Amino acid sequence: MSETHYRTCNLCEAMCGLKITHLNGKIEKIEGDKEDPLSRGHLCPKAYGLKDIYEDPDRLKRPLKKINGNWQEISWELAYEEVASKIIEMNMKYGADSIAVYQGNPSIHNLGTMLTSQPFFRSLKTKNMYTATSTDQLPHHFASWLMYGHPLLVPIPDIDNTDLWVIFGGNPLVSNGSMMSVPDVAHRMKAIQERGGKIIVIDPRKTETALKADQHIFIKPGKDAWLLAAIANYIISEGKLKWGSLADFTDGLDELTAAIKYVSIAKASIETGVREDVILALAETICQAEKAAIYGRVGVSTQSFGGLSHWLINVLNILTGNLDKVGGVLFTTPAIDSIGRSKPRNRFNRWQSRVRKFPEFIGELPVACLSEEIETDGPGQIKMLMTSCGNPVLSITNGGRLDKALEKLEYMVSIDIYMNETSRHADIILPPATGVETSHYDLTFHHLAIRNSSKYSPALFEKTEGARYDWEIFQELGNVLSRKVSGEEINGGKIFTPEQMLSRSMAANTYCITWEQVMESPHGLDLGALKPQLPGRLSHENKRINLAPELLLNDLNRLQASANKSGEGYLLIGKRHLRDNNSWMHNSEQLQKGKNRCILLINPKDAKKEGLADKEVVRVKSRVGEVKINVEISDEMMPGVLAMPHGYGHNKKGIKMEVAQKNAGVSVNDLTDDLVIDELTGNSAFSNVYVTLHKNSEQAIF
Ligand SMILES: Nc1nc2c(c(=O)[nH]1)N[C@H]1C(S)=C(S)[C@@H](COP(=O)(O)OP(=O)(O)OC[C@H]3O[C@@H](n4cnc5c(=O)[nH]c(N)nc54)[C@H](O)[C@@H]3O)O[C@H]1N2
Ligand SMILES: Nc1nc2c(c(=O)[nH]1)N[C@H]1C(S)=C(S)[C@@H](COP(=O)(O)OP(=O)(O)OC[C@H]3O[C@@H](n4cnc5c(=O)[nH]c(N)nc54)[C@H](O)[C@@H]3O)O[C@H]1N2
Ligand code: SF4
Ligand SMILES: [Mo]
Repeated sequence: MSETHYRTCNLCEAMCGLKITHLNGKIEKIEGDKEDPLSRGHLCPKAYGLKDIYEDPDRLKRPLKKINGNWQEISWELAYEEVASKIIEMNMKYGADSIAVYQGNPSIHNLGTMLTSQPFFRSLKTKNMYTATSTDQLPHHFASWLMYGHPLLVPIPDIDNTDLWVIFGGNPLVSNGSMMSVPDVAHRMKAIQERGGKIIVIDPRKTETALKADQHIFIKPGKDAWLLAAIANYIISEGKLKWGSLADFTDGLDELTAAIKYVSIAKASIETGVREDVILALAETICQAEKAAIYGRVGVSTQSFGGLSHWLINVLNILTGNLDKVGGVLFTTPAIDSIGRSKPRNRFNRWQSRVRKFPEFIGELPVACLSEEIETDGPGQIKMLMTSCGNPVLSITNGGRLDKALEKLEYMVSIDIYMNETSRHADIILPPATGVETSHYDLTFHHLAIRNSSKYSPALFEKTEGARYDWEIFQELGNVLSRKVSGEEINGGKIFTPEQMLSRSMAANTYCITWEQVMESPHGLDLGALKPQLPGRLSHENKRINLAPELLLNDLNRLQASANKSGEGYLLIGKRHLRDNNSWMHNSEQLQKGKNRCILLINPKDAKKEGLADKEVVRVKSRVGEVKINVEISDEMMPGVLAMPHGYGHNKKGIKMEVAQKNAGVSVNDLTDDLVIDELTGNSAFSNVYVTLHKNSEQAIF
């Protein structure tokens, strides 16, 4: 008889509840769990990928060591011994900073890694910590830390109650929401419209979300800060401020007013390519809405003014009284709350990168600096790299440079489930159990969800014999290292399970729910809608909002200096597909079906100008590299802007992902530029890279 298992899908931020039917260790069916309080039965095609990952013959299960260029299976004990010895050796030869760490996106979706990787990596005491955050949402954290006192105090659109949802640079119908866990976003968007509300999308591409919205506004990539500042200026200078009780605990209105008064709607129109009357109408719509949620995502994060943009989005929500309001944007109250427990402290510029002197933020350096820190000789140079849950060769700007730089390392370890573009460079790969072989509790995304809930998922299947969980790897490796350094293991060598750790974290929570209750609720516990909770929830010691942090005000000078400047060629932006998940799910047969997705979108006028026909192969060049790709002509694109997905480029030698290699594509990050970054936050600026197009008949470099 088939059995039923309920769990949370951990492949993206939406946290969908799944109902999995299985028999004798085989998954028969994956459906949405209608009783999950957050996702209400929603799921997307990627959920079926969980079955493919579980069954994937290419997935690694035991440690591999590269010996004379050939991979050989070795025992976990030998692998730990070797890695720990190398850490000690590098430390003695070159110092702690010679060991770098890159933690990729699935780290944050993976319970074992969330609980155990930080204590281990922090024990290395290296300043060279890098994560996917600086290719993604770092500007959100930067603005939140400065304005509200904690990087995770990110206001979440209350879209189940709002009248107006304004989306800058996000495509939730494809991404399923980000920095906003919003499963079933399609129905929620429809509900806004059915109750007479409106959705407005501001994006250089007419996206899937824009097509369902009430209005779409094309904007030149990288220019959102102008539009946002002009609207804020309009609200203040036209006396349309209506921030009610927020005024009682918000500082900095005068400083803000003075700093943005030069940004007129006319000026913003020139910079953004949005007509003046359209900006004015948008400003009025925002002012007049009784309840509005202004939201920005990856498109406004991964650009040269990501920090400014996210600050100004917050500013607009505050000036219009929509922060901390039902139907506006609200803070969450997760049962396991990492905000309440942490003390206010400086998190910026405590050290700098060695080569370009970029400031640290939240304990990490911009990943756009990783390659140069490996390549540049001298004290503090990176000699060893440990990656976990990440594929930076495909995911960081100028990934091609990193691909070469990795060969310069003395030693590299990848904690990863595949031999891919990055881990192929490693000396040792440590592959953890994953997906349905692991238990799950979402420690991050309950902080960012549109509704409070709490859910634990046990493992469905036993891990493969001889495999290790991520939490075993980090604790066991930590113990071996500690034994070698001090003669003693951590906690006397005791290994804690995620469940033991979680039960402790759950001990004091505002809902007074017990760990046992959570464990016994297979669909999860509904903890209710988001509620106003200011000023109490603020993390600043004075419990006040800072509307005008100095670092952000100063960065307006950089914005002003950027006026009237542009590069040669086209701006290249990203494009996500519902069946892709960054760089790593292309080995799923079910998800790879269908037409080639690694294409370059171009507006018909631009195609005509370049003499390009639909599906023609074109050479795309940037300062850092060149790729060949098929064009797809589409009026989805704003003229002057091209779009291309990331995560492809599986055509490299020495990788072992049979399905992905069949449809290898090319990597957009062989074009994006590690020198183009948000100078304030250090975030990669994918959307500010210029490329030129060349007919393929010209002399090819391949
Ligand atoms: N041009 C461009 N580049 C981008 C983006 C863009 O929009 N445009 N987006 C950026 C963003 S937002 C992000 S988040 C990054 C993502 O980029 P990365 O942080 O590099 O993450 P992924 O590409 O998702 O790679 C995930 C890796 O984790 C491994 N993995 C999967 N599950 C597990 C597990 O359970 N345990 C372990 N140990 N490993 C596992 C996979 O095999 C894969 O190697 O890419 C960024 N790069
Ligand atoms: N199916 C699927 N879902 C995913 C992922 C995936 O790879 N596939 N990745 C996950 C990850 S790691 C993340 S971070 C989230 C991202 O979640 P989203 O941010 O919702 O995802 P994107 O589709 O990248 O949306 C970014 C939008 O910004 C637009 N854009 C680009 N540059 C600019 C600009 O300068 N200004 C403005 N206004 N818009 C701009 C792009 O055209 C695009 O529509 O998605 C997550 N969900
Ligand atoms: S939307 Fe995200 S969480 Fe939901 S099923 Fe798809 S991948 Fe999983
Ligand atoms: Mo991301």
